[in-house]
Amino acid sequence: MDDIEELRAKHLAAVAAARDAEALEAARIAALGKKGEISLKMRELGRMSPEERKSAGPALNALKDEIDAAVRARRAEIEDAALEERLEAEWIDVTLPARPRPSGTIHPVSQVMDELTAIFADMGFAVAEGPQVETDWHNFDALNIPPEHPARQEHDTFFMARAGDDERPPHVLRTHTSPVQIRAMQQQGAPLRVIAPGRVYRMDMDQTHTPMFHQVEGLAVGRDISMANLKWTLEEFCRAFFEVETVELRFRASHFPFTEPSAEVDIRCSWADGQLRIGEGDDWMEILGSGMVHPRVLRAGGIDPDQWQGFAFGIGIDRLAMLKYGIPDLRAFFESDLRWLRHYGFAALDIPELAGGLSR
Ligand code: 2NL
Repeated sequence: MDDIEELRAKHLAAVAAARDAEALEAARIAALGKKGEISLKMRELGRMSPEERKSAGPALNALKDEIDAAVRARRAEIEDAALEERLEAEWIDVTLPARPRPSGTIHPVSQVMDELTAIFADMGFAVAEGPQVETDWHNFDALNIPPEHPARQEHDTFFMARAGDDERPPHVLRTHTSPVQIRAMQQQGAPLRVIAPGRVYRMDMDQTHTPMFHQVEGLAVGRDISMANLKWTLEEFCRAFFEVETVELRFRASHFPFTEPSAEVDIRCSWADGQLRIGEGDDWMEILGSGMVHPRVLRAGGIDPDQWQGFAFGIGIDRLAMLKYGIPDLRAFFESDLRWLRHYGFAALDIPELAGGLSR
């Protein structure tokens, strides 16, 4: 029976020495696994005389149970120690003072862009983005503005000089977000519903113009999209954006190279004591340009104009922000004056959503 005592001491010591779950499992297997020392000893019982078996059998069984119990106890200790270690490492001091509130605000242009995105997303329009430095093909040719077209001059384009490259036509700073929609048509094909909000650039600077400003364009292409769909979409947009029950829009025939027919859209309003009211009164205010996408523009976007048609519109975002939030001077928009930003900015957590009206 001496060797049983030896086995007992050896394996209990191995179990006690195990530092982690893996070492413990190795110790268990060495004793009680299929080829473990205790298991092998038990298999020898069959070859013993009945007397020997009578004393060795119960002793081995007791040893097996003892080691098994020791393994379980050690496993619990190891798990407790691991938990203790995590608790020690991951504690936080909930009595620490909170960080000071962030003092930045959301620029009114960003706020209006978020509002536009929420409104048009609700009508099934996805947001498309594209480069601000464009090829003149995407900015002009694809929009039915060929090289000698007078509209090229009217756009007051910024050209990007490229040193040592007189071969290729120059790139331009996009003068509208239309090229984003050309790319969207090429990449996604028809049917399609996107808006493209973003920065655009024209070489113009006075009371009402800044060389960088913001525009949102919309484009819907389908089998039988019509001016009626355009009108409903714009009315819904104005109701949601200006947060009024009723709006009245007036479509005036106009001309853009990229739409045919084209219409400028006015909204009914009143200007009493310097206060703008949308949807009532006897005044009309122009808010956007729109029309049915010109067949050549669809073709430039890789869409067959005999199979598909679409409407498009373009709106100036900066002026929308001025109108909605009563901001008098456009040029202050981009001066980064902290006092102006604190006054006209929005709380960072005031994220526009449609449920219950934009500003709740
Ligand atoms: C305006 C006029 C407009 C569009 C923009 C457009 C874009 C594509 C195809 C056809 Cl890809 N049209 N955009 C259409 C009509 C008017 O903007 O006065 N914006 C402030």
